Amino acid sequence: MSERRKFIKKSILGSAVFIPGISQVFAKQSSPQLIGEKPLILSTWNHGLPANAAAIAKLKETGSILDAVEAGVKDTELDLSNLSVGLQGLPDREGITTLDASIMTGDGACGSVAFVRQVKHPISLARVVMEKTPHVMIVGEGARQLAIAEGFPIEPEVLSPKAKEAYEKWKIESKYKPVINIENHDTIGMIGMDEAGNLAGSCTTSGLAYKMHGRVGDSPVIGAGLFVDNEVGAATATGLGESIIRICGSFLIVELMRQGRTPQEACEEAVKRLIAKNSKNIKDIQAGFLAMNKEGEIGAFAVHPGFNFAKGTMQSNQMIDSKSHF
Ligand code: SD4
Repeated sequence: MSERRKFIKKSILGSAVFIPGISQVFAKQSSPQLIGEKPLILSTWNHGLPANAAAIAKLKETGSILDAVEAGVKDTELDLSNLSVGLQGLPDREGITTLDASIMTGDGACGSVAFVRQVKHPISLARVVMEKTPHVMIVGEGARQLAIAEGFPIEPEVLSPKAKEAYEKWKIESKYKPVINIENHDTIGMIGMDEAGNLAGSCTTSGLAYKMHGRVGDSPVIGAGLFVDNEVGAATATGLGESIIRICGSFLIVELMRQGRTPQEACEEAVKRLIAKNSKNIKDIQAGFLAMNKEGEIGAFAVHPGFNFAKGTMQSNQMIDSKSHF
């Protein structure tokens, strides 16, 4: 039974009055969360806290939720301590760092870049694809050329000291094994809603560490790593991209919410589906989903323990632990 239904049942049993607008949420937090808090920003993992702060600051400055979700994850793209996002991220097995990113607004506009090198802010390049080209996705050298044409600085191709050290260690055994590993699962996915209920989302990553050259994950695939619909809500994903693409994870969650599931129920169903479709090696697969609906209800669920996310409003910014299937 879903947490929400449990809560409603408990309320009825305890003859407490169920107050619409209050929902019991899944997290470590024991206090119920107000729904309908707007603006609202959610983002994956610990780096979500500074990213949310940057997003809220941008929202205050320009009033645009699209600007906010771009600015939020740009903060993470520059975070030298993060080895899964930005040019400081861990490289592929050839020692080359390639980046994936996507951005989407609630009216269906979207853009993404994948397998792109030497661009510090792939999220801004994804926004260029969305706003200045007739396309949705541009990859590889084409994306780099677009960056040059648009005046993005092209960065030298050198690994960050931390990434270089990790890569040198990895090369000793050179095992290609996408296992659960916190370093492999640190992508930032951000979804946000402004006061008027307009939604937008962004997702950016250097992808799976030591991936095959040319490998692209879920993050730049609209519907897999990110999906946003102003009529319903938004969802984003983190974890092993292949498992998320197989179930069209973020699109699935938004569609389940459209059919009446709460964000929490939708995230749990997506994880169930992911486990069913990846059952052979599920112990080695981590994936987590994060969602919000138009009412400002939120949901999160992961395959294994360890996934957390940051929830930001005008008043607060806090980490919440997600529950998981296992
Ligand atoms: C990928 N989903 O490229 C990304 C990796 C990730 O946290 O989420 N890491 O498969």
